[in-house]
Amino acid sequence: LLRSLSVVPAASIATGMAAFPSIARAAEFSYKYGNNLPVTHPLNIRAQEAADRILKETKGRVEIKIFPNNQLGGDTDMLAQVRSGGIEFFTPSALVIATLVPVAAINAIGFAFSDYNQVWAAMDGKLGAHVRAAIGKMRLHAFDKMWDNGFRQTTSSKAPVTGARDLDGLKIRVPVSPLSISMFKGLGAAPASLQFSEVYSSLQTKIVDAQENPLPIIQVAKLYEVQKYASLTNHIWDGYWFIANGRAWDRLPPDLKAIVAAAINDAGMQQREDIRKLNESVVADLQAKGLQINRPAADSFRAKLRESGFYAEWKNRFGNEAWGLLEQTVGKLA
Ligand code: X2X
Repeated sequence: LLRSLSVVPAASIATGMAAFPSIARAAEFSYKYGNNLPVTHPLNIRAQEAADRILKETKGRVEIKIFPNNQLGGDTDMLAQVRSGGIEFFTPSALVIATLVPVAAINAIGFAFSDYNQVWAAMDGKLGAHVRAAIGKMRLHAFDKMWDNGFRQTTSSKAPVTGARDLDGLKIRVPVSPLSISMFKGLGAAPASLQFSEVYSSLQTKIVDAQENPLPIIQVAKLYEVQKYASLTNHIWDGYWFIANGRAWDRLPPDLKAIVAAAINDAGMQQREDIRKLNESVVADLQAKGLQINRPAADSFRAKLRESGFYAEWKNRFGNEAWGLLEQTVGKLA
């Protein structure tokens, strides 16, 4: 009897249950999905739509409960949980999953992509397939369509970043990501790795003075409340891999797998479009909220990274095959 009572945690976004009576038969596959973003971010809005569609198209057999906003712990915790099967789905940024699958950070090489045409050509093409295969070797299933985080920008409470020199010694929070640490050290800054769950408070208490994230995240996580300047450095393009625990994925029969994959990949494509539209309005919104925006040229950052040996080092770490696939889209980097 207990199993037949479908209890929806108050914390989850539960609109997906609306079509069903509150005491419904437990779904055959009841899966948890954790992520690190506020519910207002397009990733959560589209993921909820996907969960609703999956519940409907599987006639209640597959239910996905979403735990947004680090409710289940920070990225490192959720990565451990999706590996062990404690949760079935997670959307780590490429930077974060790279702690487990090093080549996954390749899209985050500094100043590699000049625009979204290049980004999606690479990630929907051979480079993305190469990374998905590497993720698969860790007994995780990566869905085909990567979701957009965005081009990362630099914010600070101290001063605008107008060129590489302004990063000198800057205490900047970066994700738990070896590549981010290497890149900001190469740029002369003093980076510290913190999970996203700690970013707002660490800026508020001045444990760090700066952070870097795409503008839509700065908006929905209200980082403008604890930062004064946003410098549009566009230094990294970052995306989210939608991944599933390998055993949980394999438990699904093929017809259900097809429904889940289609819903998640379609939602990912819509989420990309949401971010594209947000990118058009977010600068004005953040300015209205008091952030001072500037647009530094990329040259001084690139030159500093070359001098510091950043590209040579990461080409070596990623290996010629992956590096070659990236360069097929973006041209020669190192
Ligand atoms: O932690 C971050 O900065 C974030 C939200 O962009 C990632 O998920 C890497």
